[in-house]
Amino acid sequence: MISGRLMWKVSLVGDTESGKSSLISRIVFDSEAGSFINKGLLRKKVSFEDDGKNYHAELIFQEIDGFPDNEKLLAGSSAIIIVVDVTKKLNEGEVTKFIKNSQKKGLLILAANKVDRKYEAVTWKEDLEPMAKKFGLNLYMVSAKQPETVNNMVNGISRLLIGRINGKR
Ligand SMILES: Nc1nc2c(ncn2[C@@H]2O[C@H](COP(=O)(O)OP(=O)(O)OP(=O)(O)O)[C@@H](O)[C@H]2O)c(=O)[nH]1
Ligand SMILES: [Mg+2]
Repeated sequence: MISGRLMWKVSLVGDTESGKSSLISRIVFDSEAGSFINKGLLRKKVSFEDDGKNYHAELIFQEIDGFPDNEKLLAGSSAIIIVVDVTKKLNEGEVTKFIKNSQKKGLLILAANKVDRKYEAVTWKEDLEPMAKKFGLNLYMVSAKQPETVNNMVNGISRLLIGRINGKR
């Protein structure tokens, strides 16, 4: 049984312009005005269902530029979303290094953002899936402009986190 409030810090890391602010803005405000967000913490209450039970949790979002190797920045993160831009070439070495360094710090998620621009994409599922598989990361193809893709990811992360608490995953 879970008692008390569920509160999870979720950090988003990734290159400049990959869409970290836009994704947070979509989740917290249901808008895509990402560029107006400052670097402070933003909160969102979420409800979700897992194994027939309903849960409520508060997510606290933190945006971090680049792929930090600074322990303190990621401290206390329950989940870390690695945001990559599908319209840019993937820097596999950099992302892999970050994954290796951060695996023990929180649940790692790979978010391939801007899928609404798929006809301009140079990075796609087949480029990311091997990496996700190798390190056991869940991969989400998302767009800050497509609310359902972002909701699906938030739901997935919430269920993975509750699964960890319940000792299932
Ligand atoms: N088409 C499209 N554009 C997006 C998407 N997400 C973000 N953008 C655009 O990409 C640009 C960068 O988005 P931001 O959310 O500011 O990216 P960021 O990662 O927070 O960037 P920094 O804070 O500067 O590191 C903006 O022009 C956004 O409008 C998306 O899913 N689709
Ligand atoms: Mg930003």
